Amino acid sequence: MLKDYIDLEYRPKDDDFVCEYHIEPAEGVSFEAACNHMAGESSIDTWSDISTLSPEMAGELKPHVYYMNEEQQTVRIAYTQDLFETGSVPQILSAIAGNIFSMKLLDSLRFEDISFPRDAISGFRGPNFGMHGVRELFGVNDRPLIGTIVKPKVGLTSQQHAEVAYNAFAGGCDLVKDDENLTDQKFNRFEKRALLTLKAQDRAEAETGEKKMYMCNITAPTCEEMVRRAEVISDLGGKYVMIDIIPVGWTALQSLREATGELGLAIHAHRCMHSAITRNPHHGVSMLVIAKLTRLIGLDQLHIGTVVGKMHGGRDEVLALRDNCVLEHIHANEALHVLEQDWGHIKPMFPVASGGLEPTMIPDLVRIFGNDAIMQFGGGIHAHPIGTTAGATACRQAIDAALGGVTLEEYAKTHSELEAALSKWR
Ligand code: CAP
Ligand code: MG
Repeated sequence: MLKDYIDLEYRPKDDDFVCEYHIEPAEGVSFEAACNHMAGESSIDTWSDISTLSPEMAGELKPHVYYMNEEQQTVRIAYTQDLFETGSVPQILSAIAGNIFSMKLLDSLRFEDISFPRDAISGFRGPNFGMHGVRELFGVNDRPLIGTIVKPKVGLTSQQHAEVAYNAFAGGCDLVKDDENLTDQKFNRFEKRALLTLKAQDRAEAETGEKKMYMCNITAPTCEEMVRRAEVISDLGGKYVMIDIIPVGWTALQSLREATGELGLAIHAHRCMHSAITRNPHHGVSMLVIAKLTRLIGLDQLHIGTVVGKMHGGRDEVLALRDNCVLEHIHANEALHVLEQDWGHIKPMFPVASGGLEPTMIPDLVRIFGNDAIMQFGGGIHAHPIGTTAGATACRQAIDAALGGVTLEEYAKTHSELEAALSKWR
């Protein structure tokens, strides 16, 4: 192993990738040795002094450990972009989020953030629609979008699924999505569900005069089948697909983005399984890194947490994720392990708040997220005392109240669906 990856005088070049890690060396391993080995193992080196690594090659490709803070257990490493394959998320992760997690020299390692140089960003499409394009699809610019997830998660027939979707659309939902584990089961086949639920979408759109979008889950065992399902949605006149980004993997997402660019479909990114790698503050990969990769590849909207709902994710983390989704330029925030990032041509993603939400939480959600959020209510709509349609209506009423500066209690005096929601959940 080369001994000189540490160079505290080095300043990252404009075309360097910069990575920040939380690092906990193993017993008896110095912080410097751990950082040095990490830099080597994630780039050009290995555990022994290999004769095949020439000084010239090392000079051209070796990364630089330019920031170490042992007290905060933080290290930043700058990598020349020549180490990476342009446009390939899998290869980037194999390098800077690969073997280093397995090293015995480290007790724990958490990949906190990555900053991509402008040249690297140019190798990616970014979102096809993005937040502004999705708003154009709906013709809605002055309020959060309301969505639901058809519940139960799985078990309904395709016909029943479409009926639940129709009821939610008719009540005021802009978006209706499949749940993360509903794909193509014997009781609810993908093709039949897509056909019937898109018909329900069109019926509700005609009756309400509002744009409605069904987000069908096209998660599938192969890229080919996933793309085929996207083509089915397109052929049926759909505008959206939903994908479970962690189970399908990064190559699948890049393949899907290529396909939907041709098909003109928006992509909803569900992040189930993310907590297996994001939740532990000592070890894993942050949701911020996942959100950056998702925006770079080009999905249009991403679940980022709710602060007030049933899933983990505190205010600081969720708002840092929100900023990463919507801003063109991210400023560094040392306390939150956020690196500076200029997004260039990459469009903003629509942040999605979902998980354990119900209509009476909407004033808090508006205070946290403002207008630019998609707020999704599964149990919070389908458990409404008067049913799904009323649950969706209660959400829209709560939005109107919150944006109009009226308390829910006051607004509920003249809006029975909201009144029923308050009676159940306040
Ligand atoms: C929400 C949900 C979503 C979660 C995912 C669920 O349903 O459909 O998958 O929002 O969590 O299955 O829990 P409820 P996150 O509204 O009934 O809770 O958004 O944090 O990825
Ligand atoms: Mg779900």
